[in-house]
Amino acid sequence: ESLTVAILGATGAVGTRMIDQLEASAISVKKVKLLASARSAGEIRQFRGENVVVEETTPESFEGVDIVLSSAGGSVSKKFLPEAVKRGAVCVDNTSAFRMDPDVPLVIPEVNEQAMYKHHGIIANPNCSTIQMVVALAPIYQAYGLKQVIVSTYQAASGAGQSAWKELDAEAQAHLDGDKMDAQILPTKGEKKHYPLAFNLLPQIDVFEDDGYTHEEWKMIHETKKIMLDDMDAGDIKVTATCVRVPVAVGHGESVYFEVADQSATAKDIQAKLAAAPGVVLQDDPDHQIYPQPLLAEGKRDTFVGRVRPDLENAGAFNMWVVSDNLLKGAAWNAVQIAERLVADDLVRVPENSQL
Ligand code: A2P
Ligand code: 11C
Repeated sequence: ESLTVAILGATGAVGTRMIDQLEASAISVKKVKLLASARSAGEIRQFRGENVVVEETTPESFEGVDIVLSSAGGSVSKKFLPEAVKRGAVCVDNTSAFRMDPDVPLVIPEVNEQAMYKHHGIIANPNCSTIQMVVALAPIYQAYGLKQVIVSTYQAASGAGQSAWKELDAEAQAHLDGDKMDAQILPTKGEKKHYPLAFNLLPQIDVFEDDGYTHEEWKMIHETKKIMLDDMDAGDIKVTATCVRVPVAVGHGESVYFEVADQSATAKDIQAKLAAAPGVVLQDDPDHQIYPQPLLAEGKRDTFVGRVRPDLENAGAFNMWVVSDNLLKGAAWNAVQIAERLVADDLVRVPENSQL
């Protein structure tokens, strides 16, 4: 059966990649609707060799739509996805709008595909930095258990959208030209102060919570537990995070310290589990200076892991380095991968009386 698919936020950093990933997927698409704001309505984009006109999003845009892939920001998802579900569309949402709703599965297909089976019309894509970390941690957790995870991230500008990515380029150019760097967006839109990212590091991604952690750090902690333990408040695995924006265009890096429950595990065992894990590519050969890098990961769907080594002081503890294209596995590819599974498993239908 051929489907009508809408991409909400089709002109953005993630949305444009959703178009590419859908184009490359096995999903049979009868019609694609490219939805954005009034600002880009009328623009022409291509899908499988055909011109498609970008439309302004209204509730009626979702009439006759089977699947929505959405990445236009949380408030846009909150406004429009219930309208889409009401009209019978199943939504894969890349924003944080519904992730913590107990009725919304939070899915990484390699890790918890089964959670999709109980969807009520919306399936959430986790945050990009969460996805790549959990893709790498899940095979370790399944084999050896996990007691604690301490992650520090090195996140690319494109995670904050097309405009933040452009801002980084403009700042770098201005700095090299001897001009003043003009920061309007980062660390996060809507904040009181803005700082340049070029030639700099910003230890703030998203807004600060009352406890001193940023919302990005909060997401890494709670989304990880919802995906791996099926409960956002579970204390089984202790997780803490420090999230930092770095002057990289595409590809998040993560330094991950973890303690396993089964202390017989060696670094070699963990490398073997990672090498065999779906969606993971082990790039770990220090003798030949082989390790994951954002420039090598850009445009790829995999999560790359290297620098796996035992901690020198704590038994059963290890460090590793994880890199993935934040716009692909972290967003567009994970969403299209979910859509592919929905189609393959005959789940493209909204249950009766869905309250979303
Ligand atoms: P537009 O290009 O019309 O502004 P990014 O994450 O790269 O910043 O992209 C955000 C995406 O969300 C863009 O496609 C943008 O469209 C879209 N968007 C922003 N606000 C709205 C809105 N109110 N309704 C629909 N789409 C929106
Ligand atoms: C960033 N991780 O790099 C964020 C972007 O919750 O989907 C993704 C935000 C989200 O800024």
